[in-house]
Amino acid sequence: MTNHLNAKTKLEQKLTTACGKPLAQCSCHEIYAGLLSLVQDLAGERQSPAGKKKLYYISAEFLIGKLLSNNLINLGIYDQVREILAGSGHNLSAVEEMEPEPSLGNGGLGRLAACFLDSIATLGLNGDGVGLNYHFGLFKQLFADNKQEEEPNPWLETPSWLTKTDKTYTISYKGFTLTSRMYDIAVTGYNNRTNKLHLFDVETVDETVVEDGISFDKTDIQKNLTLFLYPDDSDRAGRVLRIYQQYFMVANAARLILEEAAAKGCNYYDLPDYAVIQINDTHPTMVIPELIRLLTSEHGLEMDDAIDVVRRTCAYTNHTILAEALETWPMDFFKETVPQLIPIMEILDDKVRRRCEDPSVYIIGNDDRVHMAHIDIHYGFSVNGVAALHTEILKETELNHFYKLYPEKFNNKTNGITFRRWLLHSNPRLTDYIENLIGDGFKENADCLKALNDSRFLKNIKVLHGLLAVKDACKQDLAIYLKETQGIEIDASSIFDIQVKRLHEYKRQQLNALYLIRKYQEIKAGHRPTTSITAIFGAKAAPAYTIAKDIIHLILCLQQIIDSDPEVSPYLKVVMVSNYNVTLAEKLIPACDISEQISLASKEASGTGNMKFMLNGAVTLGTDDGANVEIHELVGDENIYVFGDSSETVIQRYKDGDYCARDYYEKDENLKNAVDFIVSEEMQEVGDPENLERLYNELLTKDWFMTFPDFEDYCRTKEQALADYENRTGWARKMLVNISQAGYFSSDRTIGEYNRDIWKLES
Ligand code: NBX
Repeated sequence: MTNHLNAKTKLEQKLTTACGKPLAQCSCHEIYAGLLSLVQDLAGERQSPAGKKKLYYISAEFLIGKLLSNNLINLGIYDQVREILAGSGHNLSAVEEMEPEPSLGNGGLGRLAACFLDSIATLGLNGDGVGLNYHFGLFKQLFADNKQEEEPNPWLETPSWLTKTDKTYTISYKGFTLTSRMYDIAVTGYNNRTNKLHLFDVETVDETVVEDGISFDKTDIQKNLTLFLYPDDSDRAGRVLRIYQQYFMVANAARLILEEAAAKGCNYYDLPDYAVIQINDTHPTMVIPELIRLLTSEHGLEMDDAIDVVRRTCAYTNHTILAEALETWPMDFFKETVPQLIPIMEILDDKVRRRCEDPSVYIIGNDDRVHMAHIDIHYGFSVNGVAALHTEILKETELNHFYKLYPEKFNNKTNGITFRRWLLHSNPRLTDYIENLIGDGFKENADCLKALNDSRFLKNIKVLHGLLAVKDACKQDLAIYLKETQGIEIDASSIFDIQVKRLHEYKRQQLNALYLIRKYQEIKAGHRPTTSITAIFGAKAAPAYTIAKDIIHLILCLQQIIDSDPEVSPYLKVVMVSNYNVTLAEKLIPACDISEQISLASKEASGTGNMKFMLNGAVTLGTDDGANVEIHELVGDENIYVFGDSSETVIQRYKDGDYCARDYYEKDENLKNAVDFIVSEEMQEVGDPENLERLYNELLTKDWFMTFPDFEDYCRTKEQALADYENRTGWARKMLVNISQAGYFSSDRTIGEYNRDIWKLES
């Protein structure tokens, strides 16, 4: 106790010094600034010895979310700081609101990279992230006239978590050079070491070139290079800009890696003893030819030696089987931007062509496009998928030709999430509740959650009702938050059914919307649900993705129609929150009853939201896709709602090529009524006929992601879940089983596997 008091007093003194005046006289923002500087000092003190070998996790995205609370938790001072602030009349939650959310990612891939950095530091591994410092990151989403609008999202403010370093490099492009600068963010592990996230930027970037939403001159590279994350690639200039960005990221990374290795005594031939590079999707693939180029032209290696060194240093993670998401770039783009890589890529391609007759594994295809993933697979030592099913599909179907060439390179690493952010930080109520039942071992070792799967708890009415009370409180928190921040009113006693993720046809928000139309029609016909339902969506659509925006339009129109219908609104509410981001996810996920994970089987590589919801006691309604399959295996049929065609059926149907949406529409009256409603008079009154008709036609004539075949089973299964919800203790038991089995999805487990099988760093 005295120790605790001493530590607390010291901490208070440090914080007061950092703030420069008594805490009671500080504004919220001044407290935030003081805490930020205090955290940076404490994190700096925990930098561990470098170690010989180091991991470089290169990623175009790091969706890190707000950092203050997570750092306080990982430094072990969260509770103390909260008490200190309370003692001077401040509320830590209000201070947290001061922090802008860095928007350095789109979705799952970027958030995964952030969870991984947390686990790498927590496991005491020597590993840094390398990426880009986008000034406006991903756009900010607004709604007007039931449509998405985009605005720049300036998140770089002072004070900031970024530290300007004195590391700069000269990066050459055809016809000009850029001077880079490295900025660092400290990555604190949970009771462990501090690593770094290195974000490269260019000093000539000019935020004033952005006009009219998020438009800018895409050709002025010196001014625009690091303005936006994945700028609109619907035109050629946008696509070429991506090459400029990607090369900038990896050219800096390659120099940093070689420099750090050399400083530790590396002679370049032994680079794999000093560095391992994880290539997060194909966006950093150019690091392979760039390293080969540097090793041969600046460090004296022969081409074959350089290729061998790089092959033993680089490992690749695949995150998608969607053909349109696998990057291939026309040779012309490279000629125009980074011609220095072309001779290297030609040599790499030539070696492949001499070995293999099969054009499907060439690097430069007969279409004169560079297949980025092919570079990674031929010239890296590891290829991994991100969930068991996904890796199987890669091996058996999408990358089968490669699997036959290099079976030893393929491995699975089922994704994970950091429990520090997605339980300890986002759901302190549930954390305390669990701690009261099984002690605090789960905070260090997520496997300890299994202790909850015990009849002492599963058959204990008090325990089960306690869990329901936690959920209710989280639902009330969310209701208050949405009212305050978005002016949205929801009823905390209704069932919260949530689908939050990027808007994409394969994720099938449209299937959920069709169900809601049907529900609306049923309520109109007098069939009312026992407990009212709140269906919550959150999703950004890529600015140039027309159908995705049409689906947002559909959902927003539906929201308006139901809100203004007194017959239906007491029983059903549809809500689309705007600007879904990490901060909103932290509020939504703890409050969820039913987690919608309804992608077309075989299409969602893994999903990580599914894991966050499960950990927070939501029950999954999903297809047997991605990591849902593993959730299903862990919790058993009783504790998940699975529907829809299997991945085998879907893959076969694509092969046969005879899917006809209209056949299903003609045969199923409920489906027909729901689809027709999209272009009904009611909809046209609140919506834009052009968008609605386009979506209607898309579904009826294409429905590329096969919502119609799964519609009936989806509706039936959802009704079953809603009915089961009425048995409150039965439902609480399902919740508890889900939480107890979530330990497998800790990113500590995932990172442990990466290190054991791929990185082989000493911890
Ligand atoms: O990566 C996602 C997958 O869709 C999820 O199933 C998976 O859980 C997650 C982490 O492994 N992929 C993803 O988020 N991709 C992108 O955001 C992306 C961004 C830019 C781009 C292609 C894909 N050009």
